Amino acid sequence: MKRLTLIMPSIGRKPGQDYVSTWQMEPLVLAVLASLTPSEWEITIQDDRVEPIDADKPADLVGITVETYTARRAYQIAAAYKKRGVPVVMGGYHPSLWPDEVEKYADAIVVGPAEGVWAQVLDDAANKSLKKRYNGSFDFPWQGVFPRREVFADKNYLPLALVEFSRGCSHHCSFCSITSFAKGKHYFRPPAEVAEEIRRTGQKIVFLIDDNIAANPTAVKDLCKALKPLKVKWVTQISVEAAADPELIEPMADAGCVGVLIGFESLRPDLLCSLNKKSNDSIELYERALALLKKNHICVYATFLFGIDGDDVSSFPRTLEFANKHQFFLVAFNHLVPFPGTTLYAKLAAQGRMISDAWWLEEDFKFGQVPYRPIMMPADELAETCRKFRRKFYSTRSVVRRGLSLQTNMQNFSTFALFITQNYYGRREVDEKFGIPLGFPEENYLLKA
Ligand code: B12
Ligand code: SF4
Repeated sequence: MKRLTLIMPSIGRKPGQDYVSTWQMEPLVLAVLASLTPSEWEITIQDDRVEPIDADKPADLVGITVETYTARRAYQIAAAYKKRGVPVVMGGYHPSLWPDEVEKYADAIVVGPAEGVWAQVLDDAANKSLKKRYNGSFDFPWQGVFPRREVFADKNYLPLALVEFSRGCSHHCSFCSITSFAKGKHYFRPPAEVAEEIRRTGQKIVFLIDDNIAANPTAVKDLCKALKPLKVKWVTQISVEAAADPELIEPMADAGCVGVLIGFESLRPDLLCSLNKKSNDSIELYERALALLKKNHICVYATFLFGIDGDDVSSFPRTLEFANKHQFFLVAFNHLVPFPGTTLYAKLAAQGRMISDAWWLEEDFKFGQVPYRPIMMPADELAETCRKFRRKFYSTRSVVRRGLSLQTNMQNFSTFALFITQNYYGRREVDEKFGIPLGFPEENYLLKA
């Protein structure tokens, strides 16, 4: 039997902090990789966010999933395994969008989806003939494979199933890793299989992690028909113009949708053209979408981006007032981030406005820091102002004002209880999550001896 260890790295840790408790959702990607792994491999899952990494546990191959914020930590973990002579394969957003860097730290990388190439990687690893780079194709038949969640049996994740219906997006926003990764493609699974997967999880609350569930309106209506008999409650992510369409929102609500995350990004839709986010074209559209969602008892997690060229400081109080007025369940007041491999990154790098071309590898870089030079205000002021307005949004006054929505946040006891706890975590997160250094202070910190 060959031994495969699959690892989810964390972003990092503040000194004295053990784990970041707000992020303990199941790492679906590892269950997906497990489902693509032939049965002759014995699988171990190590989740650096919730437990110490045991690099001495015998392994013939290690697979690490890497995002930009976890890259530094992933390279530290890889170094620990390489020291022990264990080959390391990396895949995910960062290796796919910035392969030349990642290749330096791994024995092999997978660019794009694992589905069409993972079996080959495992074969090559077993034969000690790993290639440096494998290119996954987006044209694989996405059916008949169910994530193997039993690999999480010894973990204690939130009672919430993360499930995929589709990947990619039909839009091409310049700051978004999704559209760069999927090269503008959008593809989906048979709705009946999604329903069957949810049924097998036994969970009553589901997060359909699609980045824009409504990228194909016909497909999402079919999905709703398949989900309705399950009587589960689900949340998802949707673009604002789809959220304004009653022909989508009504069947979604009827099929159990209770919450959506919407990237409004800015109350200045004119500025969003510079980020190629053309779907958010007017405040009138936002208002229509929000009225429709409220009517259908769907709570809203709204995300906003600050620091767009042409924006100014008045956006902060205006956006806060908008968020309170619409009684959002949660918000994220983020600053723009130039993720490598996106059009935005290329543009800011060409303008000489990055603080470092590989900001995510800088020793003193911290989560929540602004990695480029904004025009509206200095970078550190932008980061601090985003945090200040998050704190205001999660203040008791705002929570009370937003909580008193009988159509959404206070529609029943369980929704209200969730509203209170999530807002409590949202407030705590401002101080817990921001300021975390990327990676651990020293290579072996929190690795099991
Ligand atoms: C759910 C989710 C979360 C959950 C985390 C849940 C969890 N435990 O995983 C929450 C809400 C907590 C979260 C938080 C954040 N997230 Co998030 N999240 C997602 C989301 C929507 C789904 C992730 C997922 O499960 N995908 C399903 C798997 C199967 O897809 P996949 O990872 O792409 O894997 C495939 C391939 O990439 C490849 N692959 C991946 N890993 C590996 C490894 C190996 C060895 C191989 C061979 C192949 C391989 O094969 C897989 C199958 O084809 C993604 C977007 C997306 N659709 O993926 C964003 C995403 C990953 N998040 C992102 C970000 C930025 C964040 C935050 C930083 C946001 C913030 N400002 O706070 C935080 C912090 C993240 C952290 N690492 O701690 C970005 C990352 C961008 C980047 N360039 O790195 C994404 C892509 C969203 C986006 N719009 O850009 N997130
Ligand atoms: S609509 Fe959302 S998921 Fe789609 S490209 Fe734009 S930011 Fe990315």
